[in-house]
Amino acid sequence: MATQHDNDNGTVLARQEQKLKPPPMYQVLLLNDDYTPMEFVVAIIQEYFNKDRETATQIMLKVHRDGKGMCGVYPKDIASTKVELVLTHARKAGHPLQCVMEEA
Ligand code: TYC
Repeated sequence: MATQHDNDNGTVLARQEQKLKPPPMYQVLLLNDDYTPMEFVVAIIQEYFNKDRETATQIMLKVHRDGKGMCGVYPKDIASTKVELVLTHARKAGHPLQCVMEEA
């Protein structure tokens, strides 16, 4: 009969220290350019980052003024998918809008 810490060949196993960290999160950022229409950027932020029109407008204006702005923070695969969807939509519409992700 073995105890909880004792396997059947008599070895006592030290309890493993918990080393699990929460997964890294990634900011998705839009970058400014001189050509993409403001209205298009607002629509992108609403559609892909689930913001209302007012919030989307504020983010767009921040990007326009400061050169970049944060649209949301997500786990890596979701952030990566959003970047790809935004870039695909922008290219199809003929706009040079840039969207990037960076570890939060
Ligand atoms: N600077 C653009 C303009 O004046 C607007 C713009 C805002 C473009 C945000 C890109 O990520 C962007 N039409």
